[in-house]
Amino acid sequence: MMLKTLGPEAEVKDVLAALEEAGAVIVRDVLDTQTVDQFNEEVMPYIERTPMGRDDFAGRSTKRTGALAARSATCRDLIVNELVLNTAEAFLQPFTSKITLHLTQTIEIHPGNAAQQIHRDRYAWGTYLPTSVEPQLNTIWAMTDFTEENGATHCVPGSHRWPWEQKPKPEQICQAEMSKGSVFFYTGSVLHNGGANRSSAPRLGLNLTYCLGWLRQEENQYLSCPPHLAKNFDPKVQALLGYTQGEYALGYFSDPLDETGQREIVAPEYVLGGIPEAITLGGLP
Ligand SMILES: O=C(O)CCC(=O)C(=O)O
Ligand SMILES: [Fe+2]
Repeated sequence: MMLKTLGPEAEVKDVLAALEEAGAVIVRDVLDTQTVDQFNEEVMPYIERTPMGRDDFAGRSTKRTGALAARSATCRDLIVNELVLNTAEAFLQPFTSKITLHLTQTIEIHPGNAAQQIHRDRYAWGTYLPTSVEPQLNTIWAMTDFTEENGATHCVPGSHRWPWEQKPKPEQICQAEMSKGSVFFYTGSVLHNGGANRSSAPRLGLNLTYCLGWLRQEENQYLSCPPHLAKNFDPKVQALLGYTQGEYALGYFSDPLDETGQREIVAPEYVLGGIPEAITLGGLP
């Protein structure tokens, strides 16, 4: 099975159809150069200060930089990109009434970094979830060109339906080669890995992933983007970070500093496809 590339006019239904069939798909040229350059400019000071990965999986010549909802306004726009968010909602809708932001992370693979071990991202929750549940939908935005030589993401189309112990043959592995500004969608169940960088320049991807509202997020968003920063953001971003209730009783809180019961703190109600209501996080420290 080949990895499909759709044009920038692709709609949610096209992405969903490709995900259903292959578990992965590229939509090319979604962002203009100016947006990509702006993102890169916002995050580069943080990437420069990031150490290389601590093990082979993280990549000993790879920099992984998070807290991007807090650090980059352009990243916040990408988190709520219409095509991505509508696709994530529709994809996860059979399993939840709300989705949440799982992680924000640039992955800068430097020359000489070997290929990452092949895996499924759903292993973040161990192997406890039943295979009938699709827990997450993932994106990697190409912030440089992704080429065969510089470590474009490897993936095995169709492997989202395989028994977990099945190993891919070399000819079943594709690479998500794509121009800067394109986005690679892949499910939590499809086999994939970062490629080896055999070029002379770093490869930069932005990994933004979404999961079921009732699961624990991979990146702790309450610490990575605390209330005093989140209070100024678009309510849709606030809700995706987790400043909302998941289900009827999930994620409620009490204001620890309120002695009078008078402080107004409203959480947004972000239901799939719905518009969030106003949130007031201004009272929190
Ligand atoms: O950098 C990439 O292309 C993929 C990385 C990846 O799959 C991961 O770190 O989980
Ligand atoms: Fe991964």
